[in-house]
Amino acid sequence: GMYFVSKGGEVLKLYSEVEAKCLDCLMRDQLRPFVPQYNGLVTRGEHCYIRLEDLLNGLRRPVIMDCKMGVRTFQEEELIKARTKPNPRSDMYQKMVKADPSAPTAEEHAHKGVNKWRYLQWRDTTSSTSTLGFRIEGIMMEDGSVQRDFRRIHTLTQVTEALLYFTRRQLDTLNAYHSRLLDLKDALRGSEFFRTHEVIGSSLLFVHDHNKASVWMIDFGKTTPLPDSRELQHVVPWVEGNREDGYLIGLTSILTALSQAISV
Ligand code: 4IP
Ligand code: MN
Repeated sequence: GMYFVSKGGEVLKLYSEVEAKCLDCLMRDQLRPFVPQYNGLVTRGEHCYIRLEDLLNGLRRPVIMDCKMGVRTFQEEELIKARTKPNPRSDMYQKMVKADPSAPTAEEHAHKGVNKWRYLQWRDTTSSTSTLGFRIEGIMMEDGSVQRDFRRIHTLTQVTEALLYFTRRQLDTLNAYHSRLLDLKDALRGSEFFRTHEVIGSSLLFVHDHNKASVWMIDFGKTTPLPDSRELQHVVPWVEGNREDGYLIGLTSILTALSQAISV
C-alpha cells in the first residue's frame, strides 16, 4: 500500500473507509496491543489520511519482513465480479507475463488482460499462500534494500531458510518473534474482532533492530465484518461462500517455521 512518514512519529496512509472502521474496532479489542496505535484522520491537500503510529520509531537500522496472511488474498466479491462484469486489466497482465510468460491463458494473451481475481489467485497459487496460509511479500534489510523474490517460496523448509536469513540466525530475535506470535495467537483466540471479521490481504509486519523485535498486524483495507452475526473459524479450508480466510493456518505455519529455525 501507499504510506508516508510525517512529522511526530506518525505514518499517514491514504484513507479507506473499510480500513478506518477496522482500526476503530481494533482500538477497543483485545488485539489492540498488536496493532499500530490509530490516531484518527487528517486532511492534507485534497486527500484524507489515516494517522498511524510509526512502528519504526526509535529503531536503529531496522530490518522488516511483510507476511501477507491467509489462504487467499482476494475477496469473494472479486470472484463474482470476474463472472458477472469481467474487467481484464492490462497492468496485471503485464505483471503476470513479466514473472512467467506462460502463465496467461490463450484468451488472456489475446486480450492482453487478466481479471483482478485471476491475477490475485495466480499470486496465491505460485506462492505459499494457498498451501501454507501466508507468504513472505518482501524483506527490507538494514541497508534499505528490498527483496521481493520470497514470493515464489512454496515449502516450510524454504520459509525456515528465509527466516534464518532475515534474522541473520540471531537466536534472541527468533525467540522474541516466536513468543510474540504465541501471545498473538492467544489474543486472536479471545478477540471479538477476529471472530466476526473476514481478514483478507492483511499482513504481519516483523520488525527488529540490534536489540528489539516485534510483530504487528497491519493493512485492513480488505478486512470486512461478516453479515448476520456469522463467525469464522480461520482454520478450515476456503470454499466459495464460507468466507473462511485461513488466517490461523498461516500463523501456525510461521510458528512451525520459527520453531525449526530456533532448533537449527
Ligand atoms: C497488487 O499486486 C497487490 O496484490 C495489492 O495488494 C493489490 O491491492 C493490487 O490490486 C495488486 O495489483 P502485486 O503485489 O503483485 O503488484 P496489497 O495492497 O495488499 O499489496 P488490493 O489492496 O486492491 O488487493 P490493485 O487493484 O490495487 O492494483
Ligand atoms: Mn500489505
